Amino acid sequence: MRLPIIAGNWKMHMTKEVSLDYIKELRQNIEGTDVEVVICPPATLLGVLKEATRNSNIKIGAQNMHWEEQGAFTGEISPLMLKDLDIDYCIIGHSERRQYFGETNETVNKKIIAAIKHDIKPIVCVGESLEERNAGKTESLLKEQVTEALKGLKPEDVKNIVIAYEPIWAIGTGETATPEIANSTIEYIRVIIKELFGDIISEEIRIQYGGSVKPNNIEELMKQSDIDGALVGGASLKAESFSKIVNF
Ligand code: G2H
Repeated sequence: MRLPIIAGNWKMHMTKEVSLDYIKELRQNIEGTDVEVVICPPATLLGVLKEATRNSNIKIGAQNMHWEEQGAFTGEISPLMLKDLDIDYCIIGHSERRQYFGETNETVNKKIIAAIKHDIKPIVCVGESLEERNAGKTESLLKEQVTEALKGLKPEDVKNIVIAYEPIWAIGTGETATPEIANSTIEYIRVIIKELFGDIISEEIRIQYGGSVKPNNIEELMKQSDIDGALVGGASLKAESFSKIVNF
């Protein structure tokens, strides 16, 4: 049995006071949940929220990191720095990072290797654009993204990775992939993992769906056989709606 994992990706939103109120409300609303809950705030709030969530069932994740431990990389944050704050997860290769900040499968791979070395669990984002889907390239694109992202990793490392399948055409657009499309694509990702790392890892690895997840579509998504959770953007910005998603 795979433990469901629901993560809120706040992207470039939220400031200190509002986020502390949010955490207070979320803690109350999700007490006793069976789902693993992760909040990924902007870097400025990582330390504050890690402290605010001590002794709770909320884990904290970063939205990005560099692969080097230190150096002349103005504006970047290293895995050592995340570990220093006791950060549990890090989103790696989100499509917005690939699109606006030049991330490639190669940099994604370097970041995953660095995260694992520092005991930070990566949430690795993959997904196709609308043009790629319409051109029938979804499977080949995903195969390339997953294979290159996980290059050089050992099976025991891969089982601690979470993959987030986020079709780019469903991100922030209000357009959700139907639960069936999301599930069959995630099944295909599991086939790729099986080819690369074998049966057991492909059954153990958790794969989330992301892209316009909301309180009113989470239940159908979570009913699917291969969807193990969600990476939630817009609907994670209010504690009330994110709690509803966690308590689906
Ligand atoms: C996809 C998702 C969270 P949203 O980026 O990663 O955002 O739920 O707003 O589509």
